[in-house]
Amino acid sequence: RISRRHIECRRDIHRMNIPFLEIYKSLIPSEEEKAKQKQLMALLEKHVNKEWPEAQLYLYGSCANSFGFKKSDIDVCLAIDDADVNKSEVLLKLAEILQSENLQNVQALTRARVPIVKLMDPVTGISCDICVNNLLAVINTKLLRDYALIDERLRQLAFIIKHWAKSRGVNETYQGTLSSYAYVLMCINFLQQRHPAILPCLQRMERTYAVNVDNAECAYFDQVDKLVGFGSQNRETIAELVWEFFSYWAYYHDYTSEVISVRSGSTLSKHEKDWTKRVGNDRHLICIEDPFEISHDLGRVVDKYSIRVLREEFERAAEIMQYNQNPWITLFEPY
Ligand code: 3AT
Ligand code: MG
Repeated sequence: RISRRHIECRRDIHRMNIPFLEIYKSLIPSEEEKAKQKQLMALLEKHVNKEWPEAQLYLYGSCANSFGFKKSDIDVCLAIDDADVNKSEVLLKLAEILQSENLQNVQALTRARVPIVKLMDPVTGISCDICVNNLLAVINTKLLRDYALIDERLRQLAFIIKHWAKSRGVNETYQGTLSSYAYVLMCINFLQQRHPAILPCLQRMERTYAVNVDNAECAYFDQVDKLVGFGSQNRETIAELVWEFFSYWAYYHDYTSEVISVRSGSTLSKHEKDWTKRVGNDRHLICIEDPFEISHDLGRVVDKYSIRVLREEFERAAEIMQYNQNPWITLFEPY
């Protein structure tokens, strides 16, 4: 059911840049908020190091990958360098310590898919989830942040797409739609494939950063200060990119045979990944390869019902970008 449509040129597309940029700016967290996050991290480090002097705390997810909105919760990873650490025991101990230090609503969720301790800090008002030894998430956070430093259009585009997804109810993994992490990867891959490219493929360049996590090597070129200006041959602006992004996912992506891959800077075939049939709950109806856990399809949460919801939302958004007088308003109307 691919409806490839001719995309007509819209001569007034450039008047949409300012409204889209205003929305982007309105979502960025303030310096004050960033300072409060640092303050909370310092407090947590102090408490954690009393029990585990060698342990490290890392921020990950949207508060550290530069794709976070204002007033979001923070995600923290406690890294304990001990081969036979029992995560549940660590989390229960951690909850006990933090409770005694006056943090509020402290809860250990040891049976969750990613086991965590949740809490709220009454001083800064920030809520936080702490997991144990989830180092791949810390590394994919760094990869996303490094891509964002190369060209500011990535951050602009991803903010608009995340804001759209949240407004339209298609950023709910438990309902079969996509995570924020998946949407950011879609944006990176999209910008890698513009002509001329707006982003390079860091994992195909010289390896200046390499770490081993769970026997997988995570390596890529991370000297991104040397890549500023990489995309300057391409003059596309935010309004054009939002429009093209939605058109791609509405009319041009081949859902039956393609996998998008940030690791290769292009698309792969489902055939070569052996993602052609349903295995267990993995239906592979929209395929987004994780850059480091390459057997992991971030689209695996999507089922035969939610794929329709998603594709109808992409089509709605593409049509709004094509015909609507004020797309920067209509696009984000609550569903
Ligand atoms: P929000 O602003 O909270 O919506 P976020 O960037 O915090 O966005 P998520 O809540 O989707 O994104 O995920 C938090 C981090 O966890 C992001 C990424 O580093 C990691 N992560 C999330 N989902 C996966 C996944 N399926 N595989 C590997 N890492 C993941
Ligand atoms: Mg988050």
